[in-house]
Amino acid sequence: MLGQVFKIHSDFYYINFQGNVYECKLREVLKKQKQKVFVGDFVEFADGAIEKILPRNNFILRPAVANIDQVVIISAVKEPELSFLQLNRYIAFAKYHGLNTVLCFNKNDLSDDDTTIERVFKIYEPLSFDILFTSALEGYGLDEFKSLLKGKTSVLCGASGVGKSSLINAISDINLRTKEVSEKTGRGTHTTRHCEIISLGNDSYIVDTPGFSNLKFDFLLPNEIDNLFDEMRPFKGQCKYPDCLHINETECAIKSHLGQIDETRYESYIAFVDEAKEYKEKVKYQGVKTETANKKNNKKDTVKISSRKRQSARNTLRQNVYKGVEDERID
Ligand SMILES: Nc1nc2c(ncn2[C@@H]2O[C@H](COP(=O)(O)OP(=O)(O)OP(=O)(O)O)[C@@H](O)[C@H]2O)c(=O)[nH]1
Ligand SMILES: [Mg+2]
Ligand SMILES: [Zn+2]
Repeated sequence: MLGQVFKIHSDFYYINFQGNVYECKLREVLKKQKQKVFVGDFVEFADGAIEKILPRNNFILRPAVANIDQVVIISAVKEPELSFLQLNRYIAFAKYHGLNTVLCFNKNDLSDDDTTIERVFKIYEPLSFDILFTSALEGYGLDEFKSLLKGKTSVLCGASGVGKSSLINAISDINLRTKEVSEKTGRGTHTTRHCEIISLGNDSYIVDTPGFSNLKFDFLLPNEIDNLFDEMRPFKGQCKYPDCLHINETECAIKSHLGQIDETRYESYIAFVDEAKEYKEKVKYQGVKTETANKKNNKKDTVKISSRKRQSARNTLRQNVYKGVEDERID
């Protein structure tokens, strides 16, 4: 039988097959091979055991889920205050995984003027995102929200307290737990704890997530970050230095076109490059990186890493990430 894993609780995998739910374990041989099953995986199973994991179309780690069609990034226009940095972080994260992205701005009822709306359209419409304003509380924009989910498996992501669970509750007869944004910090405390694919009926599936808060770009190298910003693509080949970071370098095509790139987007870019620099340092301290050359045409001490060593360093870090996911999974 071939079905999709929609929920995992410690050692038990819950599989949907022709409308029925099967509780399975993982065959010993797969465990020995250290194969991991994630929510969203299509698996072959028999007699209460998963025997084969089918190849994944895509896969993200936080939340750990496979085979998704799109990411819906939920922000709140207020409470918590809209953070363009956070939004750009989610956008870049989805871009890294090659996933289609929809931007949804919830709590529209709290917005007292159109400034936020105008700003959002100005920044994100040229980047070709589908943009949606909703209010889970007042029912605004919910038909559109429903129709963009139709026929797809969507991951909802966004900071705690923006209303992800509330939106799901508002468009379905599901009743997920929701919680007041903490008065003290102005931030939500995570109410949603595990990751599960939920059927909304109508051929729509969503993954409500514990809004991932510690997502950082500490798994990429600084010069890989510009790939996550579509608006930089037309210019970046024109920089003088091939590994230009577009921050301090001279004759940088991005810097000379900053008029065409939104300021908050560029600021986010710099913030992510800083995080990636931390990663680069970490790799260095793990002692797996070798200095093969100092760039001659660049005054700065830029270290070039042999690609084989870089890959091995990355693998180590990725394994740590996997381990983190495993640890988080204990419900
Ligand atoms: N005013 C207003 N409040 C809303 C809206 N949507 C949600 N809320 C409130 O915001 C708070 C947080 O909502 P949740 O749905 O729990 O947020 P969440 O994104 O699921 O949060 P986590 O599960 O912690 O990641 C709750 O008190 C909701 O009632 C909205 O459209 N307008
Ligand atoms: Mg929630
Ligand atoms: Zn440049």
